[in-house]
Parts: sequence; C-alpha cells; structure tokens
Amino acid sequence: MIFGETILALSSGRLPAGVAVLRLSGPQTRFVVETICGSVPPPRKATLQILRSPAGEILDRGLTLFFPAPHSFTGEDVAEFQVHGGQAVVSAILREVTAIPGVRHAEPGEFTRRAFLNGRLDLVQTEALADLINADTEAQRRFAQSNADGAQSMLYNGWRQRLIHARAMIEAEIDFADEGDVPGSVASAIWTDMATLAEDIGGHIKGFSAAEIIQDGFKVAILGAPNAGKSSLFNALARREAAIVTDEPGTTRDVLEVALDLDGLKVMIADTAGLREGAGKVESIGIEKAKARGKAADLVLVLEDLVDPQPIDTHWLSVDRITVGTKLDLVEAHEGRACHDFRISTLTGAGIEPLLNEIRKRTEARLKVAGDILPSRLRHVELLEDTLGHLRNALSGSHHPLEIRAEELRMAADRLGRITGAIDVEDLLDVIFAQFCIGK
Ligand SMILES: Nc1nc2c(ncn2[C@@H]2O[C@H](COP(=O)(O)OP(=O)(O)OP(=O)(O)O)[C@@H](O)[C@H]2O)c(=O)[nH]1
Ligand SMILES: [Mg+2]
Repeated sequence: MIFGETILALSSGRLPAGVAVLRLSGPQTRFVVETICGSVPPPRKATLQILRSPAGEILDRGLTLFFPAPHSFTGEDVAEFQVHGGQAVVSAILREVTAIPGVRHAEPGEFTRRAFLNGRLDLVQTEALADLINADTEAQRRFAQSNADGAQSMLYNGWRQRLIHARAMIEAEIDFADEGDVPGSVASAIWTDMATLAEDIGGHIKGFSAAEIIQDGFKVAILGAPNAGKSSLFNALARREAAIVTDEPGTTRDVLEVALDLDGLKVMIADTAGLREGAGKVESIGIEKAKARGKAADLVLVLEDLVDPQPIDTHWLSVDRITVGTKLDLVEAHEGRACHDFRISTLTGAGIEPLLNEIRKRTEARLKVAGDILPSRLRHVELLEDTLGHLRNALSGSHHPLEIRAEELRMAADRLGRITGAIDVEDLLDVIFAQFCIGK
C-alpha cells in the first residue's frame, strides 16, 4: 500500500537523553535524507553525516540509516537519524524536516499501522508489540516477545486453515453427494477433527485468566479486623511507607495498591480498611470497598492480631486465602493460636520472606495450568468465543442440511481471521493503534 505522506517522529524516549532516534517513513524519505544529509547512505549501514536545514544551517552531526522498501519496519522507505538527545536539537530537526512538502508529524502508532497495512505484521503481532513496549516484568516481556514473534498468530492461522479445509471437504461432499465420490469416512474424519479443534479452542480461551495475571498482575488483597497490622504488612511488602500506620483502629479507609515484581511476576497487593461492625460513614464505605476488593482478588491474606485476635467473618468470600497471624514479636513463639498458615512480625521481619514465597508459588501455580500460548486481549477471547459458538453449531447440527453446517464453519473461520486481521478489520484499527505512543 502506498501512502502519499511521509511521516516523521521522535521514536526514542524522553529528552534530554544521550541519543535521540528520529524515524521517517514514506515516499519522500530519500528526498529528505538527500536534502538534510547531502546524500543517501548505503542501505542498512549506519553512516556518520552532518544534518543541515534546507537553508544550509547545521542542525547536528549524527548517524543516518536508510532502509529501502520493502525491507523496512513499515514496508516503505524508512530512514532513522540518531542524533544528540537534546530538546532543542530534536525540535530543530523535527521543524526543518516537517517543513519539507509532503512530510508531517506521525500520529500515535502510525508507523506500526503502516507496517500492518503493508503486511509486515498481523494484528496480533502489532498488539504484542504494544505489550512489549509496555512490559515491566520479565514474564510480561517473554509473553509479549513470543506473541510479537508470531506464536499466537501461527496458532490461529493453523486453526483457521483446518476450518477452511473442513468446510471445503464438507462442500465437496454436498457437490458430489450423488456421485458417491466423497466417502462418508472422510466427512466423519473431518467432524472428529473439528471436535478436537473445539476442545483446543475452549482450553485456549480458559488460558486468558493466566494472561491477565501476567499482564495485570496476580491480585492479592490484605483483609482483617482494624489494627490487625494490614498496613504494616503492606508497607513491608512495598518496602516503603506507602500506607499510614497508627495504633488507632480504622486508620485505613480507602483501598491502596502497590505492584510488586516477584522474580519477574507482577503481583498487585491491596491494603484495605479493617472489617468491623458499627463503623461510621466513611469507614463503612471503606469496608464495602475492602470486601469488593477481596472478592475480586486471586488470593486473600486474612490477618489476625496474635495478641488480640478478632476473627473476621469471611463466609461471603469464595477466593483462595491464607491466614496470617501478626505481631509475632509480641508473643512467645509457641504462644498464640497455632491455626494460622503463617506468623509474621513486621517489626522484626520474621515470616515475611516465607509469606512472599508462598504468594509467588501461588502465582506460578496459576500460570502453570495454562498452555504456553495464551489469548492476550479480551478482543481475542470474544472472537474465539464466537468462533467456538459457530464451530459448536456446525458440530451439533447433524440434523441440519450440510449447507448450513458448512456455513457455520465459514463463519467460524471468519471470526478467527478477524483476530489476526486476515479478514476485514477496518473498524478495529483506530482502537488498536491508539494503544501506541507517537513514534511507534
Ligand atoms: N509490635 C508490633 N506492632 C505492630 C506490628 N504490625 C503492626 N503493628 C502495630 O499495630 C498497630 C496497627 O497497625 P496497622 O498496620 O496500622 O494496622 P491496620 O490493620 O492497617 O489497621 P487499620 O488500617 O486501622 O484497619 C500500629 O500501632 C502498628 O505499629 C508488628 O509486627 N509488631
Ligand atoms: Mg491500615
């Protein structure tokens, strides 16, 4: 696809920086490089050049890289300028280059959008690229990396081919039914394969919860009676004074949250208001929020003061939980109710490491049950569910004419094709590319 306009943006991070990378893509690229740098360097060879404004004023000295179409990120002629990462240097280059007719500033995600429209990447890969750029933890990075490489796309393309093949065979059966050319056993093999596929898709959809844990974090909520030591544990885990701690019951009113990186896994810890009856207006709102957070969590830590135990009612909670006895430093090690899974002291640090290990183990356990390739967006899950719905209609419709069952297979393949963008997705593009920053 040929775009009329050439686009330019700062593709590297915040200025000032040691080096800034400006990226240019489109039909005017050669002309711009010639104008600014005097000549176009050999393809893909970093070349030291002086960058000048069209009027001849020196802008900076830097490395120029030229990637001729179609072997570039966008599939168009692309150039990159690696220049000194000063605000004024970059502003001057942006200003001078966009003053050249046919060149303008790029919109967010526009380079990637061109790459997609030129078939350099499919939609799932572009989404994975956005995830890779936003990845904070090692697990997020690995997950995004494998999807950007095409693992997820390959899975869907393989499934789509199977659906298309099945439909072709079923239609052949319709066409040649009279001639008896397509033996019934072929059709039955096809339906067996489709039943397997339906199971695979169903299992894959279930893996989305693991993808959510990788991407959004394993959600841990700290619950307990007022003064149980929730905020103290929260601060110990956050390794900073993130929450106010006082000896007054009812200190915490809102839900506070910190993200932890436990050996490359993202874990979200929430501190909550102490649960008790007869609280005032503000505190009651806090308690409702605490309960809601508990219900939405993957794991709840139920804290209880070992010195002054005030058990809380948790019958409304159906989430995995760990009971934690607190303020261990105030009791003799053998004292206190021995019914807690863990006993900690935030004062001495006793028991905190084992508790963290347990949280990490539980997070890993939730990820292990899922396969290697997971749907990475709700968008994928919705389309996979549609696909599965049509596939199941085709499978269960043995009392329907074959034409109708073949049509269900076609719709299933169509829905799957919309995930990677093999099937018309014009309406989706704005949503997807809005996830990117400028220069990507
Ligand atoms: N000795 C000792 N005191 C602790 C420990 N953990 C918390 N405390 C004290 O217990 C009191 C309550 O601690 P917080 O962490 O604010 O308790 P909380 O559960 O967040 O209380 P609310 O927000 O009011 O529900 C404070 O005075 C803390 O200093 C501990 O491990 N050892
Ligand atoms: Mg608190």
